[in-house]
This record gives sequence, structure tokens and C-alpha cells, in this order.
Amino acid sequence: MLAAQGRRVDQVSLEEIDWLGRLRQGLEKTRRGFVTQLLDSLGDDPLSPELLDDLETALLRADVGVSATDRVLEALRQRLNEEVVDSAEGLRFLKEQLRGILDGPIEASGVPLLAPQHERLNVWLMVGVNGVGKTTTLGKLANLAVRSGYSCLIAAADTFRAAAVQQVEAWGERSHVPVIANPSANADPAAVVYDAIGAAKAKGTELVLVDTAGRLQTKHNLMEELSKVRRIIDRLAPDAAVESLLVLDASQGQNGLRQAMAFATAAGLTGVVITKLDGSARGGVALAVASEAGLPIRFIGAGEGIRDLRPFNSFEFVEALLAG
Ligand SMILES: Nc1nc2c(ncn2[C@@H]2O[C@H](COP(=O)(O)OP(=O)(O)OP(=O)(O)O)[C@@H](O)[C@H]2O)c(=O)[nH]1
Ligand SMILES: [Mg+2]
Repeated sequence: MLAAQGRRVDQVSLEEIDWLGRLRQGLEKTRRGFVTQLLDSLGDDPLSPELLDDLETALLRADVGVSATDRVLEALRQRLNEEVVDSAEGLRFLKEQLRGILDGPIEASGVPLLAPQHERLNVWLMVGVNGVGKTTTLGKLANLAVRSGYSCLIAAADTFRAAAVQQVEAWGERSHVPVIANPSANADPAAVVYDAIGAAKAKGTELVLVDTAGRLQTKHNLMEELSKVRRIIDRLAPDAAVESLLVLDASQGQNGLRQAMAFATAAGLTGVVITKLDGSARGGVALAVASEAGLPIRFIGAGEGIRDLRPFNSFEFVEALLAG
């Protein structure tokens, strides 16, 4: 039996089984509004054109977005034109289509699983609107990095409020990861990043995680500040592997897409982290992000705990989303 792509169930650790359970639980709300309805209408009968209408509504309601929904329906229609498809095969085909959408940008990036590169400086920048979970994600990533044997440091480049530095310092302490911060109020975030990259180079640190202040994508001056941070990184560490990760709150659904476009321009996005999948009814937004923003989803967060973040895997995600 396959528990995750390419691995047998006895190769999966207890922690992973625990995570899969939590992910499934987290996607419960999305599933309730979408899959239960879908599975009910699927029944045991072969797929019919009416059923495709129901499926379309269900996908749109789960915030899968028009483009991904159209792609899935088009593929299903074509299949139905060719042959009779029973419900089990219909579900299998649907899962395959959804995985294809999620995997598209990942395959295009040439990096199936994002991890820091050893013996090289990696700089990962967390960006996004207010309160989406940037700092929490950074704290979880620091822990994951340490557990995976990387040397890591945090740049407290959210200088907008004093509490932000304390918050990120608390996360650093939990994983024994040093935090570079500037004690003066309203320090320039780019200056903090400058110090952090200097420290990382001096110590041979492999991963620098950069926390940034939440900002609305419509605030031009704040987006410009973010571009400046990005330029500093590129200038100081031209050989570094830079990841600019947009953190999106799943419960914001389609709004996330509009944010993605603006942040892509300012911060040169390379990927997305979707947070708060626990308790959101809009988990389908992952498909909209992949299909419309064309960005690979790299991690997903489903909880506030330090271990509630995992590398994104389309197989796990689709199975959790469509679990009966
Ligand atoms: N349930 C749940 N809560 C989360 C998750 N990720 C973050 N949160 C919570 O969301 C709230 C905001 O998280 P932060 O990490 O401070 O968000 P931020 O993007 O850094 O916020 P600003 O810096 O103010 O823009 C906190 O209460 C977190 O505990 C998640 O995956 N699930
Ligand atoms: Mg923050």
C-alpha cells in the first residue's frame, strides 16, 4: 500500500502518519463542503454530464479557481466523450488531474523538493500581507532546518513593531537559532539583512531566514522597501540560493492570488507557503495558486505548533483533500 508517493507504508515514520492525520483533519472543512457532496453525487453510477456540473460548483466553492476548475472539467469531459467512466475511475482520474495542476509549477522549477543546499549560503525571505503566518512559518522552518542538520540564523527584518523582534527571538530560542536584530526603533529592514548576511558569511551559516513586516500589496512605499531588501540580498550574496516565499493564509482564499501578483513583482517570488490549512474551508486555493500564479507550493502549515509545517507533496495533499 502506498502511503505517500513512491514509499511503502512501513517506510513512513510515526511522525509522518501523525502529520497525515492532522492534514486530513485540517482539510476537514474544505472536504465537508466539497468532497462529501461530490462523493454523494458520484454514488455508484458512471459519471454523467450533470455530475460534471455539480463537480464544477463544488470545485469553485472550495476556491479552486476558474482556471484550474476549467482544466479539470475539460479533461473529464474529453474522457467521458471517449468512454463510460465509473465512479471509482472518475475519482482516480480527478485526483490525477488535481495532482497534475499542483505539480506543474514544481516540475517547471526543476526542484521537486525545496531544501537548503549544503555548503552554500541559502537566503529564504518570508513575505506577505499582515497576519498570514510569516513569523510562525519562519519559526517552524528554523526548527525543521535544525532538525535536518543545517546551520541557521534568523534576520529580524520586521522592524515595523518592537513586538515583532521579540516574537521572532522567542521562535529562535525554541530551536537554538541565533537572531540578528537591530536594537534601534524603526531600523531599516535592509540594514538588518545586511548584518545578517555578513554574520552568515563570517560563520559559514547555511541558511538565513528573513522575517519581514506584513504589508498590503497596495502600499507602494512598503512594497518598494521589500524590493530594496531583495536587492540587498542579491547584491551582497550573488552566489546564494535565494528563495522568496509568499506566505498565504488559506482562509483568505482567492484574495491570496491578487497578493501573489503584486509580491511577485516586488520580491521576485520563487514559491508559496500556504498556512492555516487547519480549519479553513478554502484549502482548494492551493490549486488556484498553482494554476493561476504558476508558483510552486513549497510548504504547508496546518497548526500553530512548531512541527505543524511540512514540505508540500501533491500526493499527500490531494489524498487528504479527497479522503472519503
Ligand atoms: N491555526 C493556525 N494558525 C496559524 C498558522 N500559522 C500561523 N498561525 C497563527 O496566525 C497568527 C499570525 O501569525 P504570525 O506568524 O504572527 O503572522 P505574520 O504574518 O508574521 O504577521 P505580521 O508580522 O503581523 O504581518 C498567530 O496567531 C499564529 O499562531 C497555521 O498554520 N494554523
Ligand atoms: Mg510577523
